[in-house]
Amino acid sequence: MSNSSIDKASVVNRYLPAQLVAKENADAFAPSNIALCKYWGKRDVELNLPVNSSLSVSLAHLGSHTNISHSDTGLDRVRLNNKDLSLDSNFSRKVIAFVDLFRRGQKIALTIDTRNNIPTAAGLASSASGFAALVLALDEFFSLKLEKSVLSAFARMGSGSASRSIYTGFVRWDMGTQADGMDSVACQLDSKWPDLCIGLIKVSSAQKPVDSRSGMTRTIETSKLYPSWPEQAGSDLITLEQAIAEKNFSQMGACAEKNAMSMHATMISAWPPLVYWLPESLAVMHKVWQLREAGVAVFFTMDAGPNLKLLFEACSHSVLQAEFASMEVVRPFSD
Ligand code: 2P0
Repeated sequence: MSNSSIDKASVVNRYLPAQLVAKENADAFAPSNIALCKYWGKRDVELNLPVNSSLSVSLAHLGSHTNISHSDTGLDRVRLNNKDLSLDSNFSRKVIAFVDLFRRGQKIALTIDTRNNIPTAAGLASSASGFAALVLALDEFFSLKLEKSVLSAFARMGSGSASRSIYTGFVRWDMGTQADGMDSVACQLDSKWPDLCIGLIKVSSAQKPVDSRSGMTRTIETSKLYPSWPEQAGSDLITLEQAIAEKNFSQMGACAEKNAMSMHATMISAWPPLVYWLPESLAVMHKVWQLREAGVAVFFTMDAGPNLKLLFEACSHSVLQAEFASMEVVRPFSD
């Protein structure tokens, strides 16, 4: 991992017109996404350039709506889920710093209004859909008409996983090799899988003790297992793309579960250990393994937190809903 000599502003600047023209108003939506092959580790912390390529599925209508308009107070306003936030809050600071990349010091006071429709009960993070929706709204507000790959690169500078939320369906984020990161962008895969279901199982919605950014740094710096991760992720990506193209559910589910467990193995072997699991997380894992023993085709994946996402096909929905009563189900290709 290195600190880049290239800063975000100089990269974004190359794509902006000499004179910015602002519309009255712009509105955008971006979906949340769940990685089947995870992003864990940065080779460049300024630009969020990853150590490995990753692959996700977007969550259809679950995500973030962002509206940008002129602020009539002369100061920026940041709103989240219908409430005004203090400009000193972490969320406001991140949003304003990101918007500043686009206004280049021009005095254009804006209201940035974000609404997440991800049920809080699902325990999903919203930085991926949030930054993707913000980039799409900025593109519209300033009539930039940027290509989707450029929008994906810009969203990645806000939060790595946001690069994937520019697209729907199955999405691959290629790690890229360029120093400015403009080839570290996501693209949509052709395949659709109408029967695919994602079951969101909330174990806890408490703030995680170590955020992903610090967790990745700690893992790279202290885990002796981490050097095996890029190779594991690289081969999992190939297996997953093949399984998706062939609609081989057991191959896809097994690979996604193994990939998540391998990522967690690198975290657990960091020092101090990064254990995002709670006892309830482990209980759900055991239940999934028991159900699989009993013939139900279900697998799980987990991110940097205690909540689980179940992967199954529509034919298993009713039996799984009975086992996990509070599970929220999303069908990425038919919702
Ligand atoms: C992923 N995660 O691929 C992985 C799996 C968490 C575990 O992307 O530092 O919020 O903003 O680039 O994108 C979460 O990390 O991190 C994440 P930053 P981000 O979905």
